[in-house]
Amino acid sequence: MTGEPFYVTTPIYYVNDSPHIGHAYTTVAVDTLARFMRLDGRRVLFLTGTDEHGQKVDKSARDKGIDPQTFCDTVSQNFRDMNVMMNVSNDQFIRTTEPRHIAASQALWLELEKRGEIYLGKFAGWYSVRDEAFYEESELKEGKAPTGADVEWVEEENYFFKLSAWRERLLAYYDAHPDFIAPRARRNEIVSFVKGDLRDLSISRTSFKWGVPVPGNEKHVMYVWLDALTNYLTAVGYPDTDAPDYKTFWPADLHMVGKDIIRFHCVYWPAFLMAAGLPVPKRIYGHGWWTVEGQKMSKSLGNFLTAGDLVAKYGLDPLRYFMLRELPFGSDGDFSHRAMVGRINGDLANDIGNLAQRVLSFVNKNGGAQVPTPGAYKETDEALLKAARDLLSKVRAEFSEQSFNKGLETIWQVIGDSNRYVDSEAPWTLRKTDPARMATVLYVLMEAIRHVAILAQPVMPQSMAKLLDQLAVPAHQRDFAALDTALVPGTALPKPEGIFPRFVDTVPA
Ligand code: ME8
Repeated sequence: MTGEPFYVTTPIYYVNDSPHIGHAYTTVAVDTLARFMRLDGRRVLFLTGTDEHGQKVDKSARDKGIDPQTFCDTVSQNFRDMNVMMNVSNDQFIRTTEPRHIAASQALWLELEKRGEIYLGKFAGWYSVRDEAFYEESELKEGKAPTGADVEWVEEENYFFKLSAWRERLLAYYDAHPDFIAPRARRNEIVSFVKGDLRDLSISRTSFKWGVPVPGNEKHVMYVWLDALTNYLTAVGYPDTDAPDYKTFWPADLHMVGKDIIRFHCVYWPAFLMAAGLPVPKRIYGHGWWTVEGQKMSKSLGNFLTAGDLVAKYGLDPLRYFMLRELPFGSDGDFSHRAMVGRINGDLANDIGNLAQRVLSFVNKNGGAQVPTPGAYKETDEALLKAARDLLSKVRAEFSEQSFNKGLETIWQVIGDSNRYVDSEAPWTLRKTDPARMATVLYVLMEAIRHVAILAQPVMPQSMAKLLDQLAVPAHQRDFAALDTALVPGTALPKPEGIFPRFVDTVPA
């Protein structure tokens, strides 16, 4: 595979939890981007996986009476299964308990130690096991972490990373790379955190064993976040900086994460990398948080939505579409049945589904079930074709900034234009009065649909593949370079089938 490299990652998920819609969201957003870049000729490395060390995982395993490794094996598999179910096209799935990752984490530790960035000291402070994070006294709210998680007082001998020494260099880095942290609100949040009282960071623990052993002092295991962040390097072959994947893909183009973990990615991670003399990733995107029917998702509230439940109820591609279309990417949003059904019946069944169905069944019945032969174009035809051909550059710009909702809106404008064009050109009338003109109108519509289907593939791969099948577009002409080709008149077309059925509530809402 040639093309400009694009390395994109999801967070690696803790194995203490079953996969839910939040995990599916991040992974589908990254999957969409990875698919988009591949179709756009880029050489993509898409990494996801599971974060298996630390006190939280250790505790979850113990609570179940299972040894941590067996527990991790089971739960990690659930995340792999989620990827298959969500049609996720990851190139690698990493687990932090793999030997290659333990080796990479220890190598990074030794590099930091060699460069004088680590010292042994005594830690006394607040720790939240749920967040796997240290908090300052001043950050606590009514005795809890700002996230609402319980905190405990920890006093241990710990190794520290000289984070405070990196304050000015971090700020200079943010200044010199205005697109490093997105969206803008997150950037401001990080800059003010770093401008505040940035203390040295405890990077080892002694009170439990479930972690990567600190090289040279096996009383300590590495702080789970130092180990976890290193996964992005492990996957490209670190510590072998001559490894082909390292050379091709590092630094990563994008770490996609939820807003809950931007401090780790935008402060600690670049500081560790700079301190180890390694290049820093190009961009971190902290997306928003989903609630469910207006409430925070939690097991105790019983509103914990697994991706599996949602796929079974609404269908895979409608769910993928909803997640990326419903919210301005970056903002928080609410998952509600009503909003989901609105998108299925509106954007999918009515807008694109109906357009495809009415055009393709008309061609099937009245056009000999083959791609029509167009005559000379009128202004209205040229206008719709131009709108379709202009899509790629617009959608590319929007997806490159992770504005998925805007990219989809742009595609849906052409769907709207096409529906208006069908109404105004009225091929059913032309059938009797001017069959040659009818053929031109149908051809223009099919070309518009072809553009839409090719560009919507990253979001809805299965449904758009079906639609492209119905347009008889060969498999090798479905990438973005093929947008410049055109449907060949006379090509036989299969019998069309509806792609997006309406969602009918069995129980009235
Ligand atoms: O933080 N809405 O893992 P984690 C949107 N292991 N996204 C959500 C969400 C919600 N309600 N709930 C979860 C960890 N997410 C670490 C990461 S990376 C080196 C280590 C998504 O299992 C979102 O991407 O707690 C969030 O950042 C991630 O799941 C947290 O997953």
